[in-house]
Amino acid sequence: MVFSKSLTTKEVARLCRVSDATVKRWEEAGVLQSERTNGGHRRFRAAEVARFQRAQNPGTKISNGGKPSVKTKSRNEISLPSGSSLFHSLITGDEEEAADFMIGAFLHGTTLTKLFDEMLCPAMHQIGNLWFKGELTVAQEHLATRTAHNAIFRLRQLLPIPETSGRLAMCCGVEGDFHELPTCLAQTTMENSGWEVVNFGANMPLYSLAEEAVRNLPGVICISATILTDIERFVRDYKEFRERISKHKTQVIIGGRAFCDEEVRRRIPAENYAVSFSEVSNFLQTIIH
Ligand code: B12
Repeated sequence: MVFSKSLTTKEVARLCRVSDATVKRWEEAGVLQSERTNGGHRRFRAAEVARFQRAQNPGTKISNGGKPSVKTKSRNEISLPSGSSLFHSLITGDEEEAADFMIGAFLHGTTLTKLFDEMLCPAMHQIGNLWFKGELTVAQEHLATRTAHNAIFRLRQLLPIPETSGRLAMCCGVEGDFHELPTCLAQTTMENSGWEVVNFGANMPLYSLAEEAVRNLPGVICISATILTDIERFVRDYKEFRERISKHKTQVIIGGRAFCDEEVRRRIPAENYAVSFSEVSNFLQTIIH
């Protein structure tokens, strides 16, 4: 599927969560630039919409190490490549194509969590399976993860900033686990639900997380584990961690394939066990209300 060269008034309205009339007013006032089709319809370039959003919301985060503006293709086109192209752009390290895929899907109504759960995770699964069969190298796995990260941070710059609940959340991956992407997906999901998020990334010791939690009092902590290298030690560390934060009303969300095992969950009590990022988002809604 190929998307139109630029965004329609309706698409911009959806992205900015305003009415079509508001977008037209912005355009007429000259604060949001557009071009006209031969038929006289307004078309907005994604980069211009991103610029406008940042100007309206100066607090917008700049991507981690990324460029401060969304670079569009030279032909100024947002395209949604078909089928397996997200997978292809990830393993070839084509960050721009991966970002275009995600931004295109989002602008066409795919929710962020659906994009993560139903598009990005399956592409990463496919990569993991090919690595397992020896058809992809570890280097390709690393490159794919990096490409996914960078594409998400580009998408993140375009996301409308939700009204923040004024509450702090933290997320991380467990010590000994180097899988970092889940922490990035948890961070973006929580931010999109209106939380201020501190992401400590992969391989985070629980004693240090407890120190941060006691100092900053987050409302939610989301811990992710793809691999638990030493379950007995983790259970001990986790118990200590819970004791240290017990005076505060912090809710803990546990997620990741290592926690899919019922027996592991039984030993690691938490307020919520999420198997998908939509579940994280749903759980956060229950806290806000
Ligand atoms: C990229 C990758 C790596 C990279 C990570 C780079 C980085 N900077 O992150 C590197 C090369 C370092 C790596 C290393 C290893 N990896 Co690896 N890796 C992957 C790969 C391809 C993608 C991981 C990823 O980011 N997935 C995206 C996440 C979000 O998807 P997911 O893990 O499937 O999670 C699903 C749910 O569990 C849930 N979820 C996951 N996390 C969270 C968190 C929260 C909060 C929530 C709510 C939900 C949630 O959502 C997803 C939707 O279903 C996976 C394949 C796969 N299936 O994912 C293998 C995979 C996870 N790795 C695997 C293995 C075996 C390893 C190694 C042990 C290999 C080795 N022998 O060295 C090491 C372990 C190193 C360590 N100590 O951590 C196995 C794990 C098998 C198992 N035991 O379950 C997998 C499944 C590959 C496979 N098919 O065998 N890996």
